[in-house]
Amino acid sequence: MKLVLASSNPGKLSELRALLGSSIDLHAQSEFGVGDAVETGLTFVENALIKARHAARATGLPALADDSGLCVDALHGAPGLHSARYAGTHGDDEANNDRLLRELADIPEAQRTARFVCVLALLHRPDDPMPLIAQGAWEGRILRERRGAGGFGYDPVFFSPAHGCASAELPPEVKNRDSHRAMALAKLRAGLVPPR
Ligand code: ITT
Repeated sequence: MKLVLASSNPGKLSELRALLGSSIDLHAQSEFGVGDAVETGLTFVENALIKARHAARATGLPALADDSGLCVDALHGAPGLHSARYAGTHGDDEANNDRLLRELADIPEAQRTARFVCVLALLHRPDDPMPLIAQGAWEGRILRERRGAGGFGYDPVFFSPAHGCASAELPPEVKNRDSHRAMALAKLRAGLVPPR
């Protein structure tokens, strides 16, 4: 099956490529000259659908989109939907992590709980009335400083109690087995059928 990934985030592309394996021929939307969709949704689900529809329309291929983020309890769910542009500039991971650590500077350990969330949406065509949608969440808490050099985005500041380390300290195969993205993809796969 040939799919376009409706994303400009290289971290998502490499994780989803590894997760999908060789049975799915996954192409970045940039290979077709497709730029970012405007994410006007009020939910991760809406934004995932907007991105998948945009890429499916532009390429004529089935499209997979990933809308994800970090929800921090002490910040009432922020950065949430705005995770990619939390510090102002879209995709500035360093600035986003700096802001997060700053906002939580006075928050005690017990209140630093957070989760990574991921919604995947698969459209067989732009007007597909039955998109496949799947969600995953990964529980953890926010560290006081960065740890590790793996992953991307907020991985250096996200501590996973289940693993006893930051997600940036996990080997890629462990993150890809246990992450919010892995959980969502496992559910999506269960619903995958060949396009008609
Ligand atoms: P596309 O919309 O082009 O896919 P994006 O990076 O703008 O890329 P989102 O709007 O879904 O994607 O924003 C997701 C944000 O959450 C972004 O800041 C990521 O770095 C972060 N994020 C998502 N999954 C993550 C993960 O597995 N580890 C660390 N950070 C993650």
